[in-house]
Amino acid sequence: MTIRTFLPVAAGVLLGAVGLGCISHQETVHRDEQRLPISFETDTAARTFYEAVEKIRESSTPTESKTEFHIPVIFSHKITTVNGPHQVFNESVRRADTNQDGTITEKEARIFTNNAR
Ligand SMILES: [Ca+2]
Repeated sequence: MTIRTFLPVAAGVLLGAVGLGCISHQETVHRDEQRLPISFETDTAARTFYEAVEKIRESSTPTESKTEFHIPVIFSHKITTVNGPHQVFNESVRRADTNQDGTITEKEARIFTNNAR
C-alpha cells in the first residue's frame, strides 16, 4: 500500500470512528466483605485492638485498583475497584489473632498494637 492509498483509508477509518463516537465504559465497583466474627478476652484487649485499627485506618489510603483498556479513539474501558472498610478490620483481626482461636487476648492486642502500621 502506498502512502497515496494509505492516507485516504486511514482518514476514512478515523472519520468513521469519530462519526460513530468513541465507545466508552467506566465503572466503579465497591468491594467489601463480611466482618469476621471475633471476641475479646477482656475490655482492655478490645479497646487496645480497636485503637490500633483506627490508627491503621487513619494512616492508610483507601485501597483502590484500576483496570483500563483503550483502543485510541474507538474504545475505552475503565474499571475502578474500591475496597470497603471491613477489609482493614478483617486484616487486623487476622494479624492480631495469632493463634486463630477467634479470641484476641490482651497479649495479642498489645503485640498487634506495637506492630500496627
Ligand atoms: Ca487468639
